[in-house]
Amino acid sequence: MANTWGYGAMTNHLGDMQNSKAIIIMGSNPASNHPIAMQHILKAKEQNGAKIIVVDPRFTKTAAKADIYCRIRTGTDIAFLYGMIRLIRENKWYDESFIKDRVYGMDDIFKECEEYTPEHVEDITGCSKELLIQAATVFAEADPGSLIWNQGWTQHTVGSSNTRLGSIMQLTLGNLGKPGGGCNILRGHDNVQGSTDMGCLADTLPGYYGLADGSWKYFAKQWKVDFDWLKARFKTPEMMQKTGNSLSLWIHSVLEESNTKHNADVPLKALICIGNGISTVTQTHKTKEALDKLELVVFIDPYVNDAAVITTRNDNMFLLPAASQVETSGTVVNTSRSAQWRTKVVEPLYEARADHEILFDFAKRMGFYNEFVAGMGKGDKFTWPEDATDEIARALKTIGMQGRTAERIKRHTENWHLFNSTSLKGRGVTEKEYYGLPWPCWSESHPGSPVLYNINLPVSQGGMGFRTRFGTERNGVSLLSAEGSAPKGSRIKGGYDEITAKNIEELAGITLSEDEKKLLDGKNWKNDDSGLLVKYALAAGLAPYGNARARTNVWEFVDPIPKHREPLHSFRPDLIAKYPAIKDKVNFFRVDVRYESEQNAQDWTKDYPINIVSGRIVEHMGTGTETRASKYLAELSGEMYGELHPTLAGKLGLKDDEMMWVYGTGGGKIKIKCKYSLRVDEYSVFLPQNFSGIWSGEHLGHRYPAGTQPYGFGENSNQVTSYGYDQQTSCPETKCSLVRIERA
Ligand SMILES: Nc1nc2c(c(=O)[nH]1)N[C@H]1C(S)=C(S)[C@@H](COP(=O)(O)OP(=O)(O)OC[C@H]3O[C@@H](n4cnc5c(=O)[nH]c(N)nc54)[C@H](O)[C@@H]3O)O[C@H]1N2
Ligand SMILES: Nc1nc2c(c(=O)[nH]1)N[C@H]1C(S)=C(S)[C@@H](COP(=O)(O)OP(=O)(O)OC[C@H]3O[C@@H](n4cnc5c(=O)[nH]c(N)nc54)[C@H](O)[C@@H]3O)O[C@H]1N2
Ligand SMILES: [Mo]
Repeated sequence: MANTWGYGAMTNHLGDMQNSKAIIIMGSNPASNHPIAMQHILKAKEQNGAKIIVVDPRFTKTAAKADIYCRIRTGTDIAFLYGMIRLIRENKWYDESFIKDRVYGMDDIFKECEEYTPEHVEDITGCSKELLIQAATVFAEADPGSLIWNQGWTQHTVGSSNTRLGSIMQLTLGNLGKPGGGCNILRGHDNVQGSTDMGCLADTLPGYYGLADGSWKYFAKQWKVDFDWLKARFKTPEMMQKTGNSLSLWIHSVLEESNTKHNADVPLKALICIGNGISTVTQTHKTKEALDKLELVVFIDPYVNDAAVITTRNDNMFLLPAASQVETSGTVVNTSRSAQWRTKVVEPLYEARADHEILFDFAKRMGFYNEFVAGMGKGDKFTWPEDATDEIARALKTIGMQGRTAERIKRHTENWHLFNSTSLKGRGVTEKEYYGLPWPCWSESHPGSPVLYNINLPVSQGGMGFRTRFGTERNGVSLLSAEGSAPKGSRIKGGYDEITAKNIEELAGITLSEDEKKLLDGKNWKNDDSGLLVKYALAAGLAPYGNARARTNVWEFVDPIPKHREPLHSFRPDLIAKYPAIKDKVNFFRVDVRYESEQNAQDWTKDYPINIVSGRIVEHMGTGTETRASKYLAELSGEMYGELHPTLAGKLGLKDDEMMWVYGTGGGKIKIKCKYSLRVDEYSVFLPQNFSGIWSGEHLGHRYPAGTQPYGFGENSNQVTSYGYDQQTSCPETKCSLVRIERA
């Protein structure tokens, strides 16, 4: 189980990174956090001669393996990227035909990058212009080059802009749709890709279907329930289409009554937390307050959830012991969109029960069990989890899950040894298929798509252009890809719209029978249960979702073109006037969120002059709830600390190994050990995010039920991280915070 902090799917796959000639790693530390990915990266370097460039405020274990290391100030990646794009444009390193044929709106980007001269980038980011030029030169010369990012990019108010501009840089160089290229987002928990695919997000239904009436109607059909019954579950019809509470912002719905109006006038009263360490959101002390205030709190977890220890409520809190992943079975999806079958090793021990069993029981007691399981189409005689996997395959057409049946996924996992890890291609019983059937996998005879947007393959073999998702033209300019740019073997040689019953005859050059016409009346590729539209599209070499241009301009966003904006708690207040935060947002995931007003509330650096660099350590996972319960990991890394440059530590009068108090802008404080380190610059403190169980100096061991205490305890860094949320996704700005440090 996982939450959804990381976002964006990996366009290529882990093994494919071995085909790269250069890899730029920004805001990701795979040597610590993705050791398997790191092995592929090192193979690219050692066997394929790839140059490794790391852009990170901290000299990490990954940076230690880099050819070029650029240290930047946290929250300045956009300036760095525009600096690279400006050099790419100036030196004509860009892929002219790729941009001409497959991209919309590059002119706007080339205009925006103008002000980011190497000198200006040096001023904003702190990285020398020489290093920027070196990084840009090496990366632009490599063909192909791969871009890797993760949480160093997403946990910012401008996180969504970071990820967009990174993708745009790859577009300028024509690095998308190519083996060895791509945007390779190393995702978080083992099944975080799967959980987002499944709709564990506040603003989508499963498969990234939206929340409009049409999507709900489609799902009512898939779930075999009455649409009006579904609708009646909501207080008002508007609430059905409204974005839900997000993991980061729900606490404000509880704590600030003014937000109740965005929640159909109902204050949040209860919380069920399943498979999530909710104490890792920024400002943990606010999470505690919210937990204390609720009427009911339920944790479904194989361990004692960290948040259950943090709250001081002593009533109406339930810990339901969940089975671990070895006590249950089903699919998980890895960071490369490949599915794997996980087999049960033992029956759940003691009183633990599998997550789905607990949820089934909830549904029974709340009176909707029959509706809950109806989608599998077998009444209550279903086989778990196979029938659910097949239901998912039938329903999630938007990402092409049709070919991912339980039977096929099992065959792949059982024949693991038959696949090539760099190409993902199978042999023998999985001949011509790609490992784990990476989506889109359009039909039961489709092999899966290992590299997204690759037009050098036919659609039936995993090829495709960019998706036609935003219409076919904008202000008189076509959004479809240019003539001559289409997947190999396509009947249409240029761009085309999404496949519908209306256009299939013309695009695929076929004539539908009268029966087919009736069956397909009003249908499109996303809601056609007959599978005919996909079948005819593939036969004509067409991607069901169309063939369009990648757009650089997301006109519905606050920043249609990615813009550098200083963090809300900026270490460089002098830059705020030129690069201010956006205006405060009303009713954003049902909460009023401060941006501009928080940024300008005071001169934050005056009282909080030190910048946090936030990241992970290899020994622990997330809150450390699971890993701190391991005696051996707790022994390897047993206490919370902050890394300080000796120069800064000296100014603060701190010796190595002495204790210090760290005070956050939101009122939280933690007492931790000072660790001298040259990995950080002279203005920052590195705080690992993986500890909990000590609260502003107080040991919380006594709050655990007898026999459940972990071996390792430490202060939770998020007591001192600042307020701030991504302007599009609401991901917390945990990577940019200011603190004050004093000797304890
Ligand atoms: N051992 C271990 N492995 C894990 C996890 C774990 O807790 N422990 N967690 C898993 C999960 S849930 C996830 S999401 C992934 C996360 O994987 P990563 O994203 O690699 O994790 P982090 O260490 O949080 O952040 C990566 C890097 O971002 C840098 N950084 C911080 N701020 C900035 C910035 O403003 N710009 C740039 N360019 N870099 C910045 C940090 O110094 C750090 O080196 O790891 C997964 N793997
Ligand atoms: N300062 C700072 N804060 C951060 C980050 C950062 O980089 N810096 N990173 C953010 C990110 S990317 C993430 S993902 C979060 C950490 O992510 P969290 O989800 O907050 O962390 P975990 O500790 O992994 O919590 C997972 C919980 O699920 C439970 N669990 C494990 N397996 C199962 C299962 O099969 N079933 C059930 N029901 N429960 C299970 C575990 O026991 C644990 O309690 O931290 C976020 N917060
Ligand atoms: Mo994560």
